Amino acid sequence: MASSPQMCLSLYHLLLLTISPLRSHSSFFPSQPSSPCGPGRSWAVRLDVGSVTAGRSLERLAHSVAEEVGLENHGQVGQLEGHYLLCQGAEDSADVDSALDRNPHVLWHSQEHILRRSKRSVTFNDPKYPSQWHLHNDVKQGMDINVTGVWERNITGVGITVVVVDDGLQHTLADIQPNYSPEGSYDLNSNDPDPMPHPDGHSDNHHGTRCAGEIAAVSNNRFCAVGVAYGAKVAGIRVLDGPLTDSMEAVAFNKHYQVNDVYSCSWGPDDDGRTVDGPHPLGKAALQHGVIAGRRGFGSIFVVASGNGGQYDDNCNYDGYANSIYTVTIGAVDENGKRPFYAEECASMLAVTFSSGSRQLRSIVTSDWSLQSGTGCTDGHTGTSAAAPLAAGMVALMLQVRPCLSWRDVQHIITYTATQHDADAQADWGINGAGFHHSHKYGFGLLNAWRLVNAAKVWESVPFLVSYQSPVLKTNEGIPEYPKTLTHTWNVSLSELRQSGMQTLEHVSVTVTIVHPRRASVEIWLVCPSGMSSLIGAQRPLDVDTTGFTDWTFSTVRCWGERAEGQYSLQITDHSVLKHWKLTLYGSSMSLQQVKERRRVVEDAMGGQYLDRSFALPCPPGIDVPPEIVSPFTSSSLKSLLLLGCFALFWSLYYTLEVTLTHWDRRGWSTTGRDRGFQAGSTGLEDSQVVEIQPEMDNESKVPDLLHLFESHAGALDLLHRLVLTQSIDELTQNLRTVRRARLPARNVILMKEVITTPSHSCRSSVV
Ligand SMILES: [Ca+2]
Ligand SMILES: [Ca+2]
Ligand SMILES: [Ca+2]
Ligand SMILES: [Ca+2]
Repeated sequence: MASSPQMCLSLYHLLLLTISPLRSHSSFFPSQPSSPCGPGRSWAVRLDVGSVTAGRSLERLAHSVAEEVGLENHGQVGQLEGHYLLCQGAEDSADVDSALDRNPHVLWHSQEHILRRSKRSVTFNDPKYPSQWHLHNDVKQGMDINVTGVWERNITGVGITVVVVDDGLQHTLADIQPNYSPEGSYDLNSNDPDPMPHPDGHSDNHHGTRCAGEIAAVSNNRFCAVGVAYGAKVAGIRVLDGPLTDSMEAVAFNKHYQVNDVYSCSWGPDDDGRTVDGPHPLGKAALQHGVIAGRRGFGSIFVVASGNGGQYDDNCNYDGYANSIYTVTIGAVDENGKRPFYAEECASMLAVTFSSGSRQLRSIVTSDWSLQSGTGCTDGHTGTSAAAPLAAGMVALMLQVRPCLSWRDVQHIITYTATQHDADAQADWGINGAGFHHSHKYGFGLLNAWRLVNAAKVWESVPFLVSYQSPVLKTNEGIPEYPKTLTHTWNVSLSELRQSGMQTLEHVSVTVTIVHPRRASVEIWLVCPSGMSSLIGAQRPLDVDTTGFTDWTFSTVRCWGERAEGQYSLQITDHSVLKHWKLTLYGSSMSLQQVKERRRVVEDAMGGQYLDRSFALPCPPGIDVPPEIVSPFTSSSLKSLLLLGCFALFWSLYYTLEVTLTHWDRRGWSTTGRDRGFQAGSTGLEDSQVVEIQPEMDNESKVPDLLHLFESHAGALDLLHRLVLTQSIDELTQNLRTVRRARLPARNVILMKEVITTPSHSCRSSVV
């Protein structure tokens, strides 16, 4: 005992480092063993718990095993049932490993060695870091994103680029310049590569710079603050400083999409409580194109802010960017973890993270522009605008540890790891059929960087996306006045799902056309087969629109992971007429059992053991996506000229495709390819890269099937190449991409009139 008490103590401390949570000394040495554990003289063993016979304790089994192999039992290791530390006396030199190998009760054993460990702590000399409560909250326990442990393991977003789509980015700032990515940047307002913000009369073109600072402000440079992913690159796309058109938005969403991994969008339609708007056809097409072709086919990650219309009872399900299945919709909570007055609720919200609250609560400290009255640093960044970039930064951390996560993997991991933080009854948490908790206020809960990164490390890509679409269900039925409801149901049978292979759900969408004299009064619920209900259309007192909804798509994430089969019920209340509706399910072939198994794997990884080890799952390399069309339209006049010039080419190509497809269909050829999806093996691609999405059948944008096939799978380009021999693959790709961006029959692309869609796309900073 005299020779090595310090050794024993240090070994004990080392074990403490590897075992979490920490254990008390008494449980570690329960029986006061006579000999200490010297270096190289201790073995950790895992006993076969199943071999403990009735009336006999594990502890006794451990004693007898220790005796059999000539060691002494030093007790259970922490709280790890069945794991014991066995030690050798100072003089013994028997071959313990062989004895343990032979012992039938020992499942696993390992001789312990001294582990080299140095104390970890992150300290920064950035003067405002201590006020960045969202990164480390010393005042309100748990009210931060839990990121410091991730940084301590050198996970800071290295190798990942996040682009801020906003009003510009002052990349010359000390906190931005070293992390600035000119390769990912562009200025769509002035058509040049430099997204530098322009000073304006209101001094408010600082928004993009503030968001960028939250993501990747440089650490340890004695200046201002630290970003969530301070090792990542940050780019800027300037698009909000001037009139915004659908095509500009579309270009922005795909700009440099092999450089930019995550698109952070802290803006959206007006949050006035009466607007119903979202991406227009080109913007929608670009979002879809981005998740298919961005990041070498793993999909661009679009993070959007849920909106700041809380005080007007606005709801993010009336915001098409939030509703979109391609976006990660992020809401805000204040420093108390509560919904601030400005934050919107909705069924399509995935999760929340921190931002400003009432006047008494702290706002977000981040970089700021130094133009006009700016100092390069602010403690006043607010609104859901401030929340979305934090989420984008956390996604960058996830992608560093696992670069091949698909856009859907990222959404899944958020769903699996977000924490239910507010037990308030008003939070209205519901547990769905797969065991996930969701609240219209908080999505699946609070984003937690530690949990996200650990889950990312062990996450295997989900099977490819499949969808199911009901026919358009025409009703023309009157909707009774509140509180009576009109209920419409639609059954989705197993045999219908078998075609696509869908077993469990991700997003569920409902597209409705409702005539109503005062839209404010309509309330729409969707109930999934499990009984989980979503308020997809909330009442908005300020919405005095007299036309109702025309083909508006509401979506919900609340049925995530549940079985897809069964009866869906649409419940609408208040005096109006439901003209028609349509149900769309998105999901995959994962079974409910597999969803539950994944939850277990994710929770099992939360100890951080996989971050510490050199553990790595294989990552496929991704696909070669043809180079971007370089700046095709620099001005609207040039664009018109180009479009006119291409008209003949597009038309002939489209006609060829249509004729060919019809021909194929008759021979039953395409059904085998389309209905089953392309088999991954046939093209050497991983399942996760194969995306099958059925066309969104809105009338104005019905896409020819073949075209759709191409969107679905990069490998299909080869097929087309063989078919249309008159075109080079490059020409073909370019043409297809232009058409694909539009998601419209080629002739409509040409004829479509460009309009300024949403000139007042508002930045989502709240005015407190
Ligand atoms: Ca510029
Ligand atoms: Ca700094
Ligand atoms: Ca809104
Ligand atoms: Ca979304």
